[in-house]
Amino acid sequence: MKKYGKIAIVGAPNVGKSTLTNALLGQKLSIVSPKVQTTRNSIRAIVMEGETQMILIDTPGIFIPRQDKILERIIVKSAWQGLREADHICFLIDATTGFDETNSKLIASLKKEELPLTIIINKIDLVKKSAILEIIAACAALGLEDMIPISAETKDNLEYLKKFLCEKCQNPNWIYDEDQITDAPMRFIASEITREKLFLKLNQELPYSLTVKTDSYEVLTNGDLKIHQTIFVTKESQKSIVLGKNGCMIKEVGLEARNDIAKIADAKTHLFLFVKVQKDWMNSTENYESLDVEKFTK
Ligand SMILES: Nc1nc2c(ncn2[C@@H]2O[C@H](COP(=O)(O)OP(=O)(O)OP(=O)(O)O)[C@@H](O)[C@H]2O)c(=O)[nH]1
Ligand SMILES: [Mg+2]
Repeated sequence: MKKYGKIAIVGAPNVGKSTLTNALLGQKLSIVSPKVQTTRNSIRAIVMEGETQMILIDTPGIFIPRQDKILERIIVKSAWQGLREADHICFLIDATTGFDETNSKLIASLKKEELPLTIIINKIDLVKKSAILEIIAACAALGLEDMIPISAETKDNLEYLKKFLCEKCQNPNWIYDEDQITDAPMRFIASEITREKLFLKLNQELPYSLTVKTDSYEVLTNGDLKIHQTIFVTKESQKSIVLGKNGCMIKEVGLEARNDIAKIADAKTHLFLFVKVQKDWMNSTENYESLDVEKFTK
């Protein structure tokens, strides 16, 4: 019998939510980087397992946003929206950082939502067993029962997790086509991919000072994709760094982004990148690609 369920993947920044989403989907969709606050919008990955359609909602890491920063507020709001529409919540804990104050505060807030909660202890490939046991003990002390240790990177215990989550999907029918991997528009995914490459290549504050917008996304008559994107930065000096010496940085970013987009879209891709200085793009919401801006500003 056809069934579906929505599973929100939540937790502090950088715990591996997007890596887990991609691993369960079996392909790259959500962007991943070693830096915090990589994911800025909740994104859905649609995973088919037999007759079950499991809709994973990869959410941005939850942190305390600064009041004057619209982007930070949108990021966190998007995370909460993502989890409130779920049937089940997976709360990820990074085994390398252990169970800390942030986790206990977040779990307390999640309990108020009264949604069924499973603790996922991620990155177990990086720690000793004793560290995992300590997290399990801390969670048990809070009255939590379901705890599953995994490694999203090495895929340790993922098959078990997938089966476990499928059991949580008990709504009748499917809500998406069988071969659909997300409901996010390809132009959004394309700008995310470029942002990922910039996150991976640039350091310090720069990744947080930029955004990527897809200006045009065209399917040519031969099936190729022609995409124009603008990278917004806040200062002239940042523009020079993004371009790199003789344009070498932007060239590398373009090349890598193009290859990833081509794989996801399954089409030859021609990607054109432009860099533009716009001092206050962060506070003028129209200038960055976001699935939630509309909801947020209404
Ligand atoms: N060794 C190891 N690394 C992992 C694992 N899961 C994630 N990572 C790494 O942890 C970093 C953060 O991963 P992400 O998936 O971007 O984390 P996230 O929780 O989505 O981060 P935000 O979107 O910023 O909140 C990346 O460098 C991943 O490669 C894991 O199981 N083992
Ligand atoms: Mg993420």
